[in-house]
Amino acid sequence: MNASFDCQLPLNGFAFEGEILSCERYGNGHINETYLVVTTAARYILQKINTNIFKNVDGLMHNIEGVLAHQRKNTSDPRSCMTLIYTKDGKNCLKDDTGVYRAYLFVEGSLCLNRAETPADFAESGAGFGAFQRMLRDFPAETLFETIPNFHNTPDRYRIFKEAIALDPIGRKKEVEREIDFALAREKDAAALLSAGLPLRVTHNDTKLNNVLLDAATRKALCVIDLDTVMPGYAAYDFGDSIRFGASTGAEDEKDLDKIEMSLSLFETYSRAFLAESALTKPEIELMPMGAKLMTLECGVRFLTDYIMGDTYFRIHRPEHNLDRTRTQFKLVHDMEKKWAEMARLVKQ
Ligand code: ADP
Ligand code: GN1
Ligand code: MG
Repeated sequence: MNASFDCQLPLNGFAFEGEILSCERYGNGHINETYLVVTTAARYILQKINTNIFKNVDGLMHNIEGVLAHQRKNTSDPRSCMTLIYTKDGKNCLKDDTGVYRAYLFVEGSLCLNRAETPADFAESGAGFGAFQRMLRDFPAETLFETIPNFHNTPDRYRIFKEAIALDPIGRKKEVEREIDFALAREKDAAALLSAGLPLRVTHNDTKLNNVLLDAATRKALCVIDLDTVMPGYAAYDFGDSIRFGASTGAEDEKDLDKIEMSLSLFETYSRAFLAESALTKPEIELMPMGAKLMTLECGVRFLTDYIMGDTYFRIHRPEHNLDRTRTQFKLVHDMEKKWAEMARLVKQ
């Protein structure tokens, strides 16, 4: 380890092998600060955990250790689940006066995609998250901390949204009347999953395409990452969030809304792969389209809330970033409403 490596991060606290050669910002996550650390022996992912969002870091790390141990028991391939790197004094994260950090081995020979390059890539992500869902069926859910309470409680997201509208702290409400109306007109659907009597499972809750790594050589699903939000939830959350992100014909922050549709063909591709792996009940399967619609609506409401509140939650790279993100989500919701009958038919099939 090269103690003099010029970096503000507490790299020397972790039990990395070899001498550190570089440490650079990495990835496209909206929440944590992620760095790629390269040493003479290996590559690592170092993350500064967003403690404004994750208030109980010890609970969060306890969840992750538990899920990784459970995954490890169920697989023989070392790359198919992440490996935590402990601190030199044996802790699962490092706390100092600049923040809380944790590290993983970099999963080598993997691909992390922000857009599926082929439908087969998207199907593989479905197989990956479906298998993850099935693997957690016998995970002791009572040992998990709720890292973000009410994370996919859509009615509660509406409550917070309406508080933001009432507060309008930086005067943005007048710019977004149309988006506000779009969201409020759909509030009646918000409790559709919560009130359906579905079985509570252990879910990932953030199943974007870039939260599953594919094997670079075979392009098969390799490793589910970003485990901060693993908590009890409904399977439709995981299915729905994947559709929201991956079945869109454009990026989450695309400005040209003509490019944004929910592709029925990608919806079908994902459904087949996810449902084949995940071993769900008939009522759960029938509510998958509702999961897609509600996860997309909810995410749009969250982006819009953050825009109104002055961009305090999601990382932005331009002033109207959260508004652009809101608009793509609402365009997708609108498109799903047009394609609703077909979505229902495809999952029943
Ligand atoms: P965020 O919560 O901010 O989205 P993630 O945990 O998803 O953070 O990590 C951000 C990015 O870092 C991922 O999209 C992926 O590119 C990369 N990454 C994270 N963990 C690993 C890992 N163990 N191996 C390889 N790449 C990783
Ligand atoms: C955030 O951390 P990341 O970028 O994978 C967010 C998700 C949103 C997503 C929208 C903890 O995910 O809930 O769906 O952005 N994660 C958290 O892209 O809020
Ligand atoms: Mg992520």
